Amino acid sequence: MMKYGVCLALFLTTAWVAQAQEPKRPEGASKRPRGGFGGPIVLNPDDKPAFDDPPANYKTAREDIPHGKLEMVEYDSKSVGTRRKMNVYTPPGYSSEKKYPVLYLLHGIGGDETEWQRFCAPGTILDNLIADGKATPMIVVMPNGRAQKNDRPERNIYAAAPAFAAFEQDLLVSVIPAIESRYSVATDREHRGLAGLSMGGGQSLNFGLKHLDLFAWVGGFSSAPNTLPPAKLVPDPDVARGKLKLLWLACGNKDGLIRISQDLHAYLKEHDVPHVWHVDSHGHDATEWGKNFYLFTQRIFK
Ligand code: FER
Repeated sequence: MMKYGVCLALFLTTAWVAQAQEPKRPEGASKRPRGGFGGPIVLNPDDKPAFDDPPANYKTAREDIPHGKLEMVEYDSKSVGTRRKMNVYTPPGYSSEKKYPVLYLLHGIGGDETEWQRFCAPGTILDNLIADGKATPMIVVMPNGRAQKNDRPERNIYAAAPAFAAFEQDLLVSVIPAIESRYSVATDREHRGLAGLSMGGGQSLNFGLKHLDLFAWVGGFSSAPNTLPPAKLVPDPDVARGKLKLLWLACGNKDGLIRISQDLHAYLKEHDVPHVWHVDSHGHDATEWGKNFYLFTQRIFK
């Protein structure tokens, strides 16, 4: 009897974990079969790195260079109806005499406005790149992409997937205007970028490619199943070709979600939409995201 009790408990635990890891797809997202985490990975011949790996010390803080500033900023979200937070990096020597480009940088399913900083130290990476003359001084805005009243990553984090879709309104209606009113920012599309990791990668592709009038630089790193199907993302390849300054798709070759990025890469290739396709040797992890941030930020706003 005891044995059955243990078995039942084990079964229930496993079933709960399976449900937590394989949630219902958010409305409008891809209906393609997918592996999810640890799903089948089938690599194609061009699933290769487009660039060399960063040097080993790419995110080591250096004493001998100027540093930018990180500050937690609050804004009123019209669509959510709450006061929300975002982490903002301003580059070394930030001055209201200049107008800066802005990269909006989005986190993953379990993250919040602090995730990028905790995972990858993007401010340190940019301080180093700017000191070496490799990146244009830019503002990086790390908002909370879970647009709902309680925006903490709690309980079943997958249940908040619809709030990641709802963030489109918060970004356009509240986040961008708040940044543009508080900071000295160039406000045309060629000075605005959108990138993110996993759920944030899906958001960046969904919102960035839909609003090409607002974003010229778009990046999806290890994009999650919230990514719309390719033909929905890029219904008019001619328009995308003409407007995008850079479209960056990257995934680690040990990431069970790679299929999502592979499908979009295949579609873009078929329709001649220029893009970076960078597949390196990592999994669904912070090493992948830090390295892509380093590679991507050197190639935007130029
Ligand atoms: C899923 C698997 C992974 C999913 C989302 C993720 C919404 C997101 C992972 C991340 O952001 O790291 O099935 O469905």
